[in-house]
Amino acid sequence: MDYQILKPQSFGDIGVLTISRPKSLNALNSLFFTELLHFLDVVNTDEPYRVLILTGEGKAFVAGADIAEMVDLDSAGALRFSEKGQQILLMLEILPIPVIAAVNGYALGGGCELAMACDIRLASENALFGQPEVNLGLIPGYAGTQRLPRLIGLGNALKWILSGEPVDAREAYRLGLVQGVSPPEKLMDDAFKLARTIASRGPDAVKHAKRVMRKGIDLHFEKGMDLEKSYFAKQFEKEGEEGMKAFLEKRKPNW
Ligand code: DAK
Repeated sequence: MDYQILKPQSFGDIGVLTISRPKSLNALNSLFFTELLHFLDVVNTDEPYRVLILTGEGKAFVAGADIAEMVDLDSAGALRFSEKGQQILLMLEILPIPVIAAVNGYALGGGCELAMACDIRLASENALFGQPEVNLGLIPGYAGTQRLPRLIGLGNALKWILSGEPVDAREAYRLGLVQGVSPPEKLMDDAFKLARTIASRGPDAVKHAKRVMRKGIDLHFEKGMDLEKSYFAKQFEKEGEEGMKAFLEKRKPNW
């Protein structure tokens, strides 16, 4: 498939996926979702990367769902639109490998929801976050109402979504939505640095730790512990054995 909006690039074990529709501030349209679905299928099947970085071209990460495309939807169309977007962002969230959002500018509406479906968010100092749907007489439709309270707490999320006010990178950091803030020119370097660190660790340990945390957070605590226990044990079959031997033999592990 030839991508028109997404630009995938490989840097060894690290993949960078750039959303490239800068004239519309990378607004998310149906073609974006078709391309993202295809890209995620390829990543799931071929496993080309250990870590993926998602970013936007130009002055926006993503300025929201494409309002020009949404305006003609009726309620039934909006339901289908929402379901499709929700499912594809869920696929992104449960991708086996970690995904870092390098938020380079506006992350509004669907753009903020896309960043929230990633595992870790790093922002440039000029990034602006927000769920401005209420300004348009809408509510978030890609699970923003569900992910934001889990990330920053219910009270903060209610203030954020009900006011529709934008939040700058420092405030997003203070609230815990983003895990780092960088000068714009350093954002990708910082994202790569983190990606390389993660990619150097035990590949299955990284995948399994992500799976256990992602699944466990929605389970009863003791069920979460059961899940942790089973993956902890799995790691002793091969990778953990090599990691511990390498430590004792004072050498780098051979994953
Ligand atoms: N959709 C379509 N086009 C957009 C866009 C968007 N979200 N955001 C910007 N653009 C386009 C502008 O129309 C303009 O196009 P031209 O006029 O040049 O053709 C171009 O990008 C540049 O934008 P501006 O000229 O406005 O640039 P500025 O720097 O002056 O302003 C801005 C940047 C980000 C402050 C401004 O563009 C803005 O306020 N944009 C809209 C932001 C917004 O409201 N985003 C949230 C969209 S609502 C649902 C599922 C999902 C959602 C809702 C429901 N269901 C299934 C029901 C999610 C909704 C959203 O994401």
